[in-house]
Order: sequence, then structure tokens, then C-alpha cells
Amino acid sequence: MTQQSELVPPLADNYSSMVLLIDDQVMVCEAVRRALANEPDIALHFCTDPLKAMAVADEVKPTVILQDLVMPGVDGLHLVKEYRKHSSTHSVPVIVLSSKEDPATKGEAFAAGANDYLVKLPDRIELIARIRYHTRAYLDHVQRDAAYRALRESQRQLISANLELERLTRIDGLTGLGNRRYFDEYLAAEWKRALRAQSPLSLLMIDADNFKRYNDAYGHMAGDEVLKQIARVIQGSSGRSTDLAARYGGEEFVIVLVDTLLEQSSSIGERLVQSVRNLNIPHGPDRVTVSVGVATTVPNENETPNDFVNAADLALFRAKSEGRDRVAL
Ligand code: GH3
Ligand code: MG
Ligand code: MG
Ligand code: MG
Repeated sequence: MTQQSELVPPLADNYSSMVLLIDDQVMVCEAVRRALANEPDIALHFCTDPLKAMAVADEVKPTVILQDLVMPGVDGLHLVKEYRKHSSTHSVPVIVLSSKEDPATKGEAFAAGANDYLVKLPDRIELIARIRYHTRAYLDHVQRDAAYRALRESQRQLISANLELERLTRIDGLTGLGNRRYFDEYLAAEWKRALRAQSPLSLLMIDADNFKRYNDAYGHMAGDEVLKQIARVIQGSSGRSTDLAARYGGEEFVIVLVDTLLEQSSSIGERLVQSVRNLNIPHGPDRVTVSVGVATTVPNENETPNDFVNAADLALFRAKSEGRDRVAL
């Protein structure tokens, strides 16, 4: 007996088969048990109550299901279809084991989702060979599936890490506004767009007043907190998602306003100056304030984004020399 089964090599070390046999006849179960008794890589679990087949399969986690067709109360083909619907048995190989030998029944079994068909009682060697064959195919599939899922998951993680990294390269660490680099990119892109569309573009250059003195009086940490508060006001001042607020550097900020004329831009600047003043942050005998320079242009070929920034900077310089805490054009 044992020598015979050696004709069919057992499964490799890390593979073994859990066979679930669903058959109402105890005699059949007993015969299969005896057939598989000497195969160390094949374990058998049988169930004579077809109504419990699904639940048992869920619990046993078979690598192969041997399925009888004619049973009281339940049609074996119906069970095969059920296995295919449930996630735990979805791709478990099903070998139909039936005394019916006609081609039509065999065809129906395959159509229902069976992987193989054996007429009872099958030759022992053939039964073992088919169990091993289907187990190997199934476990290979499971491994490939797991490897594929792991790959997909690590790709997904990589993509989201990259997105996060990319986001971080655009953000100023202290204030959460766009950083200088992002501002440069954004302005260059909007400049081109406005040049093509011949639409107006505005730039607000914002600078905290007498901030060196603030740091000297209250400390650099307190200064940082003030910059965060100013940044929040700046972030809320345009209210349009197409506009960009960024930290230009140090205690200087910028707002790019697309499709916006000088008048609207300067009133946004006025409101901003007022809002910072309304923060009521003590600064010596006065409060923390900002000065704002506004530039508006419809880009032309002879102008560069740099010229535009210089124009806003010049306006800011005017706001400073006219007494700070104000907007200049
Ligand atoms: P003005 O009104 O002419 O702008 O005077 P100011 O003192 O603000 O201008 P100045 O350019 O002389 O000094 C800028 C100060 O801003 C000096 C620096 O300590 C402070 N500063 C720049 N970046 C930071 C920062 O990230 N945190 C803090 N706390 N202070 C900063
Ligand atoms: Mg039966
Ligand atoms: Mg400055
Ligand atoms: Mg300043």
C-alpha cells in the first residue's frame, strides 16, 4: 500500500493538504479516510451533514474540498456554487466525488465551479495524486496572491509617503503657509497663465514692523508665535483657493492674487493691516503691526516675475517710509 503511493511524490516541506470531504455516506468517508491514512502530508476532515458544509469549511480552512453530489436535502452542485461565492472558500479547489458517470453531470459540475471530477470510489493513487496536484496549485496561488497584495500595499505606502514628502517641500515649517520655493514656482506658473490670458495678477508683500525690536524685547520664541498669528491672518485674508499665501522669508510674507485688480488688492491689504492690528499683540507702547506693498500688472513679454516682486518690494519700502502699519501701492 505505502509503496504504491510513493509513485506520487508527497508535497514539498512547507506544503501540506487539508482535505475536507462532504459526503452523507459514512461508508464513503471511511473509505477515503483509509485511502489517505498513510500520507503524512494529507490531513482529512469529513462531514456527513451537507447543511453544515459551509460552516465546517469556514472553520477547517481546507486546501481541497471533496464534494459529493447526491445528498439528502442539499444539492452538491448548489454547494459548489456557494463555495465560489464565499471569501473563505472562493478559490479552494473542489473535486467532485460522485457515482454519476455521465458527461452531462460532469459538465454541470465544472460549470458550477468544480476544478475536478472523480467517480466513486476512485483509485487510491489517483485520488492522492489529484489532491496533491490541486493543493500545490492552490497554495502557489495563495502565495502569489499574498505577495501581490504585499506589493500593492507597499506601493500604496510609497505613493502616499511621496505625496507627503512633496507636500512638505512646499510648506513653511513654522507657519504652515507655502514656502519660498513654492511661491517661486507658483508665481512663475501664474505669470505664464496670466501672460497667455492677458489677465491681471496682484502681489502683496507683507513685512512685520520693527520686528527686530520685538525679538529683542520679548524673545525669539515669542516672536515666532507672533509670526504664526500673522500667518493665520494672512491665510484667511484672500478667501480664494486659487490665491497663494506664502512665507517669503524671515518676517516677510506674500500673497499672490490671480485675476485681481489693484483696487481689490489694496483693499485686501487694508483689511489685512487692520486685522493684524486687531490681534492686539503688545509691542512696546504700541501693538504688532505689518506694512504691505501692493503691485498689480497684466504680464507682458518684456517683464519678468522678478520685476513684479521688485515692484511690490518697492511699494513695501514706501509703506515703511511713510510710517509703517499701512498699505502702499
Ligand atoms: P522694519 O519695520 O523696517 O521691517 O523693521 P524690522 O526690525 O522688522 O526689520 P529688520 O529687517 O531690521 O529685522 C527683521 C527681524 O525679523 C530680524 C529678525 O530677528 C526677525 N526675524 C526674521 N525671521 C524670524 C523668525 O523666524 N522668527 C523670529 N522670532 N524673528 C525673525
Ligand atoms: Mg451521497
Ligand atoms: Mg523684513
Ligand atoms: Mg520687518
